[in-house]
Amino acid sequence: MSTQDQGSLARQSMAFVLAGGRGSRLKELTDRRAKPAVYFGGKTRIIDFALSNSINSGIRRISVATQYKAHSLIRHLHRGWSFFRPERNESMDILPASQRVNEENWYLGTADAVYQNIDIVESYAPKYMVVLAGDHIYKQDYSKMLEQHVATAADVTVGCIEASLEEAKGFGVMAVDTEDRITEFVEKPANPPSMPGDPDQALCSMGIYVFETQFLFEILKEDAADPNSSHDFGKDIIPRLVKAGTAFAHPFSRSCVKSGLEREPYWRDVGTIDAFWQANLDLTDFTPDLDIYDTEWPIWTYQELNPPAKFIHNEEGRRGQAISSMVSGGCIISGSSLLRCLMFTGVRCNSYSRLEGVVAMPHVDIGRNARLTNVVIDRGVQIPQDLVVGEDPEMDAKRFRRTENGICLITKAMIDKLEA
Ligand code: ADQ
Ligand code: ADP
Repeated sequence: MSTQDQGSLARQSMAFVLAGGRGSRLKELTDRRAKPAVYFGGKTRIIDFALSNSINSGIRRISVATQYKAHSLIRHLHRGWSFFRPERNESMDILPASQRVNEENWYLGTADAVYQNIDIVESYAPKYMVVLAGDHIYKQDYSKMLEQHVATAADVTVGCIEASLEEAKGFGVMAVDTEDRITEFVEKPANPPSMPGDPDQALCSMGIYVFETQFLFEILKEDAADPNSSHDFGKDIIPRLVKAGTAFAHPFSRSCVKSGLEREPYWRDVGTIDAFWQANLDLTDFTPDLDIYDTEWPIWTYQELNPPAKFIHNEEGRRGQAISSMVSGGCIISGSSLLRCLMFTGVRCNSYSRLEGVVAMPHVDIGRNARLTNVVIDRGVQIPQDLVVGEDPEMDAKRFRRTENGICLITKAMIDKLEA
């Protein structure tokens, strides 16, 4: 298939992004925003990766289904993702659960989130649907998956990655034959089947599915009428298609996008505070596993207007400095030192503070003389003067959300309690 044909498959497709889940393992970070709206990487939010992949793959129609605490997500989409033009056959629809099909239920499961919007999708008549989760960090060219889907004439093509047997317990796990046809699919199995030839690894669903639209709608209508279904892709739709139809696996390694810098295909769930902290700080590595500087595959987002980051000596000549760190626009690092830190937009670090392993979200303010090690700080938090975190595990656990690995999450409510 020529590149032009691949491009036209993408132009005939709609990306349907599922962005309604809370992501409860991120604890207080998702108290007020859905996981896809959580900040990641200094400038972007998690959902920007799935949306950028869609755009960079040539898909020009996007729908985003939202449900849990959608305000900050919707605001972000309005601000950053409203450049689609109907006259160029482009569209971006935000689809909050709004009881359109019946007045008893919000979105029951991921399949129901698509089912309830069938009429809106139909109005655009996309030939193919690329159903995606909005909560993973990765770079993937979906046009390659579309190409495989058409070539195999599958009912559904499921994106997959390899994971350890332990990790696989949290995924849909599949068995495939030598042609990548899925022969078995179990959602979140207690004992995941391992891959042939590799007893420690399992083949897991990334929650990315390609369907022909009309076929998907038939299946969704049948599913909606089934009182025993939980109306979920992983629990109901995919296992049923594996049994009754043709489902193919598409290994992520075939369509992942890698710059010259990246050694391995990169895909992260960042679903826990530890994983979130680690994946953010990994970006400060000498050779990071994820290249967000790749101009061939830009990660689009809403950018606040900001002056450049500023590093300055304070009045007493104390240096403001950042080593092995990333510092976004609008930050001022005054008389304080940062080692292996990721500062989002507009963070202020005041004199004599020392930060190591800190992920600070937009507009955090670090008071004078604070000493912080291995923390994640939520948006807009004002860290009081002299606060020490990361040196006394017991004290940290009493005051903040401390993980078993010793990472502390600090939110505004926690600081308010401290000061009360
Ligand atoms: P889960 O990890 O359980 O499994 P799920 O909770 O179904 O994922 O969420 C998938 C996506 O849908 C997320 O982006 C979430 O935000 C969104 N979502 C959840 N409920 C929604 C709702 N009611 N309305 C709209 N959006 C909603 C799934 C698959 C597994 C697969 C993993 C990969 O079921 O088979 O292995 O994803 O992460
Ligand atoms: P973002 O995710 O865009 O950074 P914020 O952190 O400012 O947004 O807020 C997340 C969500 O919580 C938004 O919907 C916001 O309106 C809401 N919110 C912020 N502060 C409060 C508050 N004190 N009480 C209730 N809701 C709040």
